[in-house]
Amino acid sequence: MRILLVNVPHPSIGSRIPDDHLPPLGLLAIGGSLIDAGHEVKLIDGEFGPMPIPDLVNAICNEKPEAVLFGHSGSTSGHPVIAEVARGVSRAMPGIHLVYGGVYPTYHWREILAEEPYVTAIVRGEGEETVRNLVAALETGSRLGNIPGIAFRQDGRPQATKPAPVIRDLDAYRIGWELIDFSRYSYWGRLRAVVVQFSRGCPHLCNYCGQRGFWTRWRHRDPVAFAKELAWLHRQHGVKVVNFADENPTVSKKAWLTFLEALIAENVHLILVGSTRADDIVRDADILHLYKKAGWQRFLLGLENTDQATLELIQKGARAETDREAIRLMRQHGILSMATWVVGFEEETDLDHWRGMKRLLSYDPDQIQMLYVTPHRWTPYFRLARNRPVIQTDQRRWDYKHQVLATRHMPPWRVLVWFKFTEMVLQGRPKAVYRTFLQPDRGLRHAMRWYSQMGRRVWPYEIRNFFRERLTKKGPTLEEFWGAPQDAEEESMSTTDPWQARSLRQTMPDESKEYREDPKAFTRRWHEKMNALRTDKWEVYDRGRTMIVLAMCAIGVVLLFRLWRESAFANLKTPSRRALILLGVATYFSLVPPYWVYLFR
Ligand code: B12
Ligand code: SF4
Repeated sequence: MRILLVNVPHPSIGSRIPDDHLPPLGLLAIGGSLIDAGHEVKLIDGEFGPMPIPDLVNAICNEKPEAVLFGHSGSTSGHPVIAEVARGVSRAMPGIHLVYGGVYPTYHWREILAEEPYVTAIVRGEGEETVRNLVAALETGSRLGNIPGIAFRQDGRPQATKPAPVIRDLDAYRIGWELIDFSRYSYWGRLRAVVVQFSRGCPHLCNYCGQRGFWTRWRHRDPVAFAKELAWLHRQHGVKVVNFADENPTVSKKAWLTFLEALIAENVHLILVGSTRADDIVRDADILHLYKKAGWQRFLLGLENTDQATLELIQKGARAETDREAIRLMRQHGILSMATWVVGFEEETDLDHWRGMKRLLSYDPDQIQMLYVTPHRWTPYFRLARNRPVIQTDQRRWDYKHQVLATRHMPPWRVLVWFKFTEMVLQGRPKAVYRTFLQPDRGLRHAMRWYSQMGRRVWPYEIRNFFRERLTKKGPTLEEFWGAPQDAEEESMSTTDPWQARSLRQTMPDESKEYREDPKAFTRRWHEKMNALRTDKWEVYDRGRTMIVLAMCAIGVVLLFRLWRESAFANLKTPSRRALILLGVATYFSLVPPYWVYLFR
């Protein structure tokens, strides 16, 4: 079959701000499997440009595929773009097979199949084996109901088959590297780069995590074969940077050590970056020099929060002391630490932000990545947050970099001020500036400079977007917005024989009794409710007040300039005094307007 894989352009800062793009590993993974099954496969990557949607639709049609396959790593926020492109393709090529896979459709298959009649089928869980079976069935016209791990429409009703079994031997499939031109892909400041995956899943139980249940069980590839593949990518394709997609690659110390030693033996100079847990770093204190020798340059540590009560709420299973120690050990071994820091928990107050920032400072990470709480329907945390009001009803913004839920004690603008202030303090403190510009290690200096360059672009972009975009004051609750909690379906695949696994319908949560009785009516009612809520009748948060504040700022600027020109500051005309005034004005305009907004409320 002639198959076209499509990576759609994503509107998020992760895709739009850097000049770099990474290969879409998920699509390459299913591409490799399909090529080996004898299909003719091509990839269109719409992230370059980015391609405008009509151009992308034309490019897809020009390839005259028999099936178009969509998937995106930024899956929740990427969905509306996929829906738009798929709709365009279905109009231009009626009857074409449109297949969709990835994390978001794995769980939201009911709504997608009900709302998007052009989608032929959805692959639930990891795709390599299931997509082969599905494409074979589409080719021969055989029954889809016999294929585990898919959802499709039967007699007009969305229907899921039994969950597919997890792939036990990850080395049984290969990545379709031949689908990409390596010279187009880069990361870490224009260095040729790829995304790879040593392991899938995570044995920990953080209740907000949207990934652990998707992969269902932690498994890893053969460490030696994996190291050989990285060396091959370097020698054959000039790859310099390897970004690990793993949730948690270091779970097994034995397997990890074997991988590090095998890669060191290959003697290739690669820069490795990825995520792991702070407790694994502390556990591996005795082999961290091997991490460094193998090429590790940065680990992202999901600290999420420094407040022990919050860590317990989200069942992170982490301790503040361990996090701090991991950062210290990494610095000692010349590995950068990036701490992710999540804000937007319901009861947060100014004091919590202040304390959190101070503790974050005491951890002293090299880089921080600030995120907003963004619950996924299939996680247990969703159930805890189900009654929180949604303030962002545009799904494209559910990308962790936009506030989506209201907090009880703070309006969104104040959460934003703390968010930006914390970033500014952490990245702008003398130590961080020293590490960015005067770091003795050239490689780390490059990494720090690249990251701070990104930060300088992201910082104003996010503030601008906050004022441009609509936040709603009386939004629906989280449950009204997405539907009932779906945590009973968190594990997307089966670890037993698929035919013995409980059927999906049995695992539906109680709230969805209605769904069991009449899925079509349930989905229709749910969407009617959603659409009623989604109208633009809500107040736009602070818009009017913001306009007043901005007008007052503008008047302030004009007055200051007039004073300046009339030599009112004559005695302050030395360069250092002028700098002082400018600094004062800048501080004034960055701090005072939000305060005014607060007074106006
Ligand atoms: C690498 C990465 C990136 C790269 C993207 C590189 C790229 N070109 O894809 C960069 C740094 C650009 C990035 C950006 C963003 N990312 Co990111 N990213 C990841 C990361 C670390 C790995 C993704 C990956 O490659 N996984 C491995 C592949 C093999 O898995 P997969 O894509 O799911 O594919 C499998 C199945 O899903 C299925 N499948 C997938 N697609 C399809 C299609 C079909 C047709 C079929 C049949 C099957 C199928 O089969 C595949 C093989 O089994 C994950 C975290 C993680 N640990 O997964 C976060 C993650 C995907 N990112 C996330 C987010 C939020 C973002 C951003 C929105 C952040 C932002 N605000 O800017 C942007 C979105 C832009 C984008 N391009 O994705 C979230 C998504 C959450 C969600 N469920 O929506 C994740 C899960 C992080 C997290 N812990 O929450 N990201
Ligand atoms: S440690 Fe990370 S990947 Fe594992 S469950 Fe927690 S958040 Fe998810």
